[in-house]
Amino acid sequence: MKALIIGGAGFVGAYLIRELSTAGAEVHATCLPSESITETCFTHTLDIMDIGSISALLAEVAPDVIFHLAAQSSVAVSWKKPQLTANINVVGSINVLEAVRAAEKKDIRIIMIGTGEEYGFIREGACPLSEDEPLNPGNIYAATKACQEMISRIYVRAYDMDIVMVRAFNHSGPAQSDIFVISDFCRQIAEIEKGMRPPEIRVGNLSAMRDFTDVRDVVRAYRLLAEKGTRGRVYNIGRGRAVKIQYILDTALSFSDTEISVTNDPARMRASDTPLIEPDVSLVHGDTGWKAEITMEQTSRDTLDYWRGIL
Ligand code: A2R
Repeated sequence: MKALIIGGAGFVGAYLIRELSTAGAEVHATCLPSESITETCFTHTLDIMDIGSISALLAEVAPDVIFHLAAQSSVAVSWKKPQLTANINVVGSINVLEAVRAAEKKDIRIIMIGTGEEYGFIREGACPLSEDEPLNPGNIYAATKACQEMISRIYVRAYDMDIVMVRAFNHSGPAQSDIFVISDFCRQIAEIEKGMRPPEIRVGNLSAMRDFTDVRDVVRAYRLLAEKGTRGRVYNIGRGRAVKIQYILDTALSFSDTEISVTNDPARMRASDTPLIEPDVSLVHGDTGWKAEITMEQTSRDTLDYWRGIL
């Protein structure tokens, strides 16, 4: 398989490069001119706002599969910069689709990465969320990803293109930004262990239940969808078993010998927090055999070791 990862310099990109290379693929990955890619692969600079550059790259690489990861992926930034978020996530994605359409290569498979956030405000009793559940995004980022997905469906129907769409739920692992909860807790613990902050971990809402998957499992799902996914279908990717954030905290704390107290941090509380978000993952399991294998405990341990190693 010749794979092209668009947006390969981010958190998921590094893991996907490793996953595909290990599976024997020829891997090409793009980054913005301001970024770099440390994993071994063929690297290219690309801004998806420049459709001409995407077309040139497609002609140069001639990929079998495109994994479209490039995005403005922060919910917080999406509130502050809605136009930028819509430009990158919607117009940028259309640029990728249009470049493939113009290349007249209908056999290129595109794996379009969206988010579990697209479900947004879910009705009571809707969990586990099946892919047929209505989308009701609650933030700008999620709305742009829902839009990316809707437009992708149109390209499948109108132009007979080979697109597989993903709604990825919370994923985590070493090197993730500490704006995400597992990485946040692990970083704080590592800083406390090194005496960089008082022995007090600051937390938000611990009663919310969320579904966490290790990023290494998530990229394996992306590879399997490239190999075995059904054209035009949308897949939830997640563990399919939500846990309380309290359990995430207790698990991370259990890996430290340091005495650490827990303090509520109003800045980490959300105005409205859906009590339970959990996907139904039977579709991806049925079509590809994939299910999450790495335990949440392992993800926490590895993420804590990552922060211990770099601080
Ligand atoms: O925003 P930056 O400087 O971190 O760069 C991001 C890059 N990116 C772009 N690439 C090409 N053309 C653009 N105009 C453009 N704007 C941003 O896409 C970053 O290097 C990459 C996305 O990586 P992350 O933000 O680390 O996301 P992550 O966690 O790897 O998630 C991958 C996909 C995204 O579509 C998420 O929305 C979804 O999975 O959950």
